[in-house]
Amino acid sequence: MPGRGPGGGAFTDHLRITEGDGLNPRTYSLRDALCAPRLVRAFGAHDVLSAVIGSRAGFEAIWASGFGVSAAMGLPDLSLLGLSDQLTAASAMAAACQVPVLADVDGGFGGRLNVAHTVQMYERAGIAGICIEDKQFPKTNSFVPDRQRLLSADEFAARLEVAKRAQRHSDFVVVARTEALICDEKVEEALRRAHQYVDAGADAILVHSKSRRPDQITDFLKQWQKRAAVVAVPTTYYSWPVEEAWEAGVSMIIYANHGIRAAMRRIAEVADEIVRSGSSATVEPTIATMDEVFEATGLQGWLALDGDDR
Ligand code: SPV
Ligand code: MG
Repeated sequence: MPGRGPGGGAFTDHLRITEGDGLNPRTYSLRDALCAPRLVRAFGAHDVLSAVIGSRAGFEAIWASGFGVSAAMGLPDLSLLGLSDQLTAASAMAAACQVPVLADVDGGFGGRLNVAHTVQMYERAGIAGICIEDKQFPKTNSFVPDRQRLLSADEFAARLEVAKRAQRHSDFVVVARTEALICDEKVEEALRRAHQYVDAGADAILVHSKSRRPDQITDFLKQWQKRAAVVAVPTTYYSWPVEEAWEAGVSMIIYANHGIRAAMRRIAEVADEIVRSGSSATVEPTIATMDEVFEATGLQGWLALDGDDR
């Protein structure tokens, strides 16, 4: 039975087609999720606890956010962290979550062989897939104005070919992210690049936009004709309802940075309130209990492992 892409159309053969309508979180792969006849929502995580919270909330996937992992270490998203730091963070998320993790690897941490090494290290760590972007190293977060430098499409396509050759397991997913629109290129250039990247072996395309409305993405999708699964990141066009995104042809939506932004604001509010009021009494009912933290971190399981002879 052929799978059905977003908006009801059939995908071409870039992704394995799965049967059934549901997604069992214990068994589905990211590849299954991208083929499923429903939109996949990914929660951007900056650490293990935020990944666990996102998966428990019902997100079908976790985005190991380069921006989030950097910010959690007190660093801006400027390629300051390398493969080891990002891999450590993403693999810990994958180990703790029941849903697949798509890891943000920026440009792949260097040239073609660094991309190959990245693929193999992430695969070995049990991560479902990586997303590589077509920007020059060192990259700057997509929302920093006037600092965006695209990599040539030919060089990026060559990196994708190397990535797919380096991959050992057929289920591992390589998402090619084009930053053409972030770099003020036209939708036609994003499309040209996306076609070249799928020709090079990419399993799915992430087309990033800084527009306040989803117009560039819908324009892209109309012309794309569902050639491969498309991933969107509505950080700036955040009012786009998931139903409309699905109807327009999006397979996966990433809420990339909401966890770290929520945590930052809330921690600041709690810290300010304790300093202001002279005790933690007023914040106590508004924050997680110690038992909730014990539960989320699997305390009882760890104690059971230790036996009862203490
Ligand atoms: C990230 O979360 O690191 C991303 C998405 O790459 S964004 O910051 O929106 O570019
Ligand atoms: Mg990133």
